[in-house]
This record gives sequence, C-alpha cells and structure tokens, in this order.
Amino acid sequence: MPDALAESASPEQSPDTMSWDIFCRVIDNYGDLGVCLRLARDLARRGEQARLWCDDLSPLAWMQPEAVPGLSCRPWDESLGAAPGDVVVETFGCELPAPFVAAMAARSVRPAWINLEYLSAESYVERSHGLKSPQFSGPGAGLDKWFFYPGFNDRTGGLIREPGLLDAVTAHHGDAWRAARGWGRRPGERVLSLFAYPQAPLAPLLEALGPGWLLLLCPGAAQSAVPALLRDGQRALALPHLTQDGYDQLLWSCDLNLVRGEDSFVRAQWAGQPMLWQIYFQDDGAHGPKLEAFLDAALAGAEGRWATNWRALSRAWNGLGPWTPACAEALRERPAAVAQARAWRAELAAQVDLTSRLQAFARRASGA
Ligand code: TRH
Repeated sequence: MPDALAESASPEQSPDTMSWDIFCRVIDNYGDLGVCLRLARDLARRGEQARLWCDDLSPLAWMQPEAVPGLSCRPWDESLGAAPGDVVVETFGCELPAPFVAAMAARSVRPAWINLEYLSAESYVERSHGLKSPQFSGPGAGLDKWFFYPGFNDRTGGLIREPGLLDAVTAHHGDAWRAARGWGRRPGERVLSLFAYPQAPLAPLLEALGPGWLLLLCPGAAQSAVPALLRDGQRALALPHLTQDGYDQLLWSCDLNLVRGEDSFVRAQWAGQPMLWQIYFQDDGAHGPKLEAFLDAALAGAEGRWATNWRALSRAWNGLGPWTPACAEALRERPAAVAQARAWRAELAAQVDLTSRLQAFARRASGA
C-alpha cells in the first residue's frame, strides 16, 4: 500500500453509496461549520448518507433552515454512543471523541479516516495531500488516518463545486433577485457585497472605491461602522444573515465581492465576479505567505499592470501593504478584473471538484 493516495478522481468514478460521519468543532466565526455543511450537503445530494456532528449547530438556523434528504445534523456529544459509518471525516484537526475512535477500531470493516485540512495555495499542500498517518497508540491503534488537503490544482483535493453550480450562476438574474429583496441598484450604480472581519480598513476602501456604489453589508462590525464613513455618491444597506444558498446568490448578483475566511472566499471564485479576499488573521503572520500564494496562482494569467495594482489592493485590504493610488486604479479597471475572474474560474472549473475526489479517495483509503 503506498503512503499517498493523492491521484485525482474522474467525476464519473462514482463509488457505491457510503455512510459518512463528518466532525466539526467551531473555533470561531462561521467557516468551520460552513465548510462542513457545504460538504455534507453535497454528499447527501449525491446519494450518500451523511451525518454532521458539531459542537455548535446554532448557525444552521440561518445557514440551512430546511432539512436536506440524506443529511442529519447532530450535536457532537451524541456521537459518543454512535456506530461509525464507512467514512469518518475529522475536519480541521478537530479531535474525534475517543469512544467514537474506539468504535471505529472495533468495526469489522475499518472506516476510512480522513482529516480534511484548511484550504491554501501554498506548496506544502501538494506535498502533504494524500499522506497516511498510521495510529500506533490510543483508542485508534491499528487504524490509518489520511490527510486530505483542498486546493487549487489537480495535485490537491480541489474545491467544493456542486453539480450544476456554474449553470445556476450563469442562469441567475442578479438584478431581479436583489430588487425582489429591496436591494436593487439605482441607474448607473455598481453593487458590492461586504463580508469582513472587524479590523477591515473600511475608510481607505471607501475612498478608493469612489462614487457610484451601493454597498450591501453582511452582518458584522461593518454594519455599524460603514454609514458614518460613506462618501459622496455611495450608499449602504444592512443585510440579515442569509441562508448559504441565499448568500451564494448575493455573490452572483454583485459587481464586486469582499469575502473572508475560507468558504465565502471559495464561493466568490465560483461567482466569477471580481473578488477581494480578507484572509483570516494569524498572530504568527502565517496569513501573509498564504495570501501571496493565492495571488500568485490566481493572477498568473492576468495583465501586468492591472495584476500589480490588484495585488497592492489585496495587500492593503489585509493590512499587509500601504493604500496607494494603485489600489483605486485596480478598482477602476473593471474589464481587466472581470476578465481575470472569469479566466480563473474557468481554470478551476476544468478540474474535478472536491467531493468527487474525496469520494474516490475514501474508497481507496478503505480498500473498498
Ligand atoms: O466566518 P468566517 O470568517 O469563518 C472562518 C472561521 O473563522 C474559521 O475559524 C477560520 O478557520 C476560517 O474562516 C478560515 O468565513 P467563511 O469561511 O467565509 O465562513 C462564513 C460562512 O457563513 C460561509 O459558509 C458562508 C456563510 N454565510 C451565510 O450562510 N449567510 C450569510 O449571510 C453570510 C454572510 C455568510
């Protein structure tokens, strides 16, 4: 048995139905649960049986208020007496409950145990994706844990992209969808969505944007801070929490999306509109190289001057560089920004999606 299982799946390689246990611990904010929900729901809609175990399910009241056939969302503690399914996904290094691991080890056919990691474009991802960690001690002794890294190329685990997603983006009538909710644009106005961490440099952003913008503010600190910072020709509306599907449609409907963390960041790339990423801040500075690695990948095929300006804007938005005239220039050059967003989306869409890769990976890891 090789120590790596990283070769990518072809989408038509659909395994027989399996039962999945996905474990999620909420560190902060919404991304941990957001990613797990997105994966569990995608598996269920492809005919798998999925259980999502989480220590804080409360955001589901707005992210996913309706039941999804095949998906069961349960409190973490209820997993203690549960019988493990065919595949167990430990997300973002959350530690599985010891009794559940012991039950995995006792199962006659051992489950595939997969650690789903955070998304990054850094090169370590390709080196680490698909590696095996044999368990020599503890309740899981004798089991293998496999590392699965999402990513932006075929040497990684890919990105979640549900079947039919890009067709739905293309068919979406963004202006009508927004107008029906009272968030319509005025003639000549551009619309942006803003989902940001509290430390976001809002004042220089508004200055760089200039007039003619409607800002749709997702819940968070920006809703109270932005109104006092608006400049001539700008207006803002505070949005409630949307469902995950509703948030997707918001991204599809805007001319520019400011997103953060991991899940909204991926969804904005599928929207195919210019996107500015506020990366999750880490005290040790690890977010700096992570941002640069993404920009290297996403801007690789873009025009020289615009790409340089957009990089400057991305750094400034993340507090990793100064606000210069280049930042405003990057925002003004919409055709270049749209061309880059579409080309990058097409490059990503040519790859097999994460769920297909994970299904095939789990099947190989379990030896089925
Ligand atoms: O909320 P985030 O910042 O989450 C995370 C966490 O901080 C996590 O600990 C960290 O590791 C990770 O970022 C990098 O951003 P993210 O990932 O975009 O998650 C937000 C989720 O909330 C996403 O699934 C979309 C969803 N959402 C809605 O469903 N409705 C809404 O109205 C909004 C604004 C978001």
